Amino acid sequence: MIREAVAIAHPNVALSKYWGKRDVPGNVPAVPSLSVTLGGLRTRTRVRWSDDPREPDRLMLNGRALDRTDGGRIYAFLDFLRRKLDVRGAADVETDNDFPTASGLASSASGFAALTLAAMHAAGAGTSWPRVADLARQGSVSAARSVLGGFVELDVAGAARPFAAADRLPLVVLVCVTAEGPKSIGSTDGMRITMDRSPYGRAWLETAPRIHAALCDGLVAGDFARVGELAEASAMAMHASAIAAGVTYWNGVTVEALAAVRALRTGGTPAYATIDAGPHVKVLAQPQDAARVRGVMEAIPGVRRIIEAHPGEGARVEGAT
Ligand code: 2P0
Repeated sequence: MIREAVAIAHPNVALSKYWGKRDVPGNVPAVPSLSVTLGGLRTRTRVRWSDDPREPDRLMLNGRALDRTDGGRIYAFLDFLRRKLDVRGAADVETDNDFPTASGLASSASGFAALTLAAMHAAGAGTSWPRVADLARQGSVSAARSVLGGFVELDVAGAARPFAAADRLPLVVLVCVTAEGPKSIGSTDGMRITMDRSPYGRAWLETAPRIHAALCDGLVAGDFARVGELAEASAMAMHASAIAAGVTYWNGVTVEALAAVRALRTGGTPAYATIDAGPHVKVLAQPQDAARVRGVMEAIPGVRRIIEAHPGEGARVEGAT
């Protein structure tokens, strides 16, 4: 039996957003989403299963040991994987991100995707992507999308599928980092509060599938402007529903950056904004406009740095012993 494996996975950014869970077991999204997996930025995770069930699990994140208090969600996921993979021994996990934490690129997506794939391969389990994505989703919904490359759809049954190849739409994602440090409220709590308290929670649940369907059509047609408009509309609808419940991820620079993206459009450059559960603005641009868009965004006071990403590959095993 293989005991150790290393897997690589990349973060993703949703063009049509997931926000809200269905009231069923298994961490299932309430709305469909469509994302693009981002090459260039990666999580690398090594998992070793021991034969001894009495040993404790061990977890290192970016060279630092994480105990059960700080890494509770990951330890709970290791318990879940042990049950699903029929493994009894302890897990020894080392995981590293080559992109900065608090960069606005959810490391939970690439992290749970790489952890799931490495753990399954190390356990000698089959690693067909539907099964990897199904288990990864139960760590974090967006992780199911990082199992696959290019443009990925995640439906309301919780199943991820490849929607289009990475080269379907020439695209650059410019992540404009507007703050350091962790976000004030995690996604899981933010969406729960939105669904419990927002007067627009129902409106979001009704609108999101329509935006998603139209965005999928735009992608099939290779229509960058249509995809961009709908991606921005999805992010605005998601955040409007959250803000109405007091869940505000934006800061002042977020608003300035949004205005700059709209001014670019007014000036004739097709650039569109999307925002996740944090204050950073991710600008969608075409490759030929990337340098100019980057120059405009960099000049905004409060934009600390810009990370440039492109459509990339899904999760894969790097090596097994
Ligand atoms: C998305 N986000 O579709 C949305 C848009 C953030 C805003 O998926 O509770 O880490 O672990 O399923 O997947 C981030 O939330 O949340 C996310 P859980 P997840 O990308």
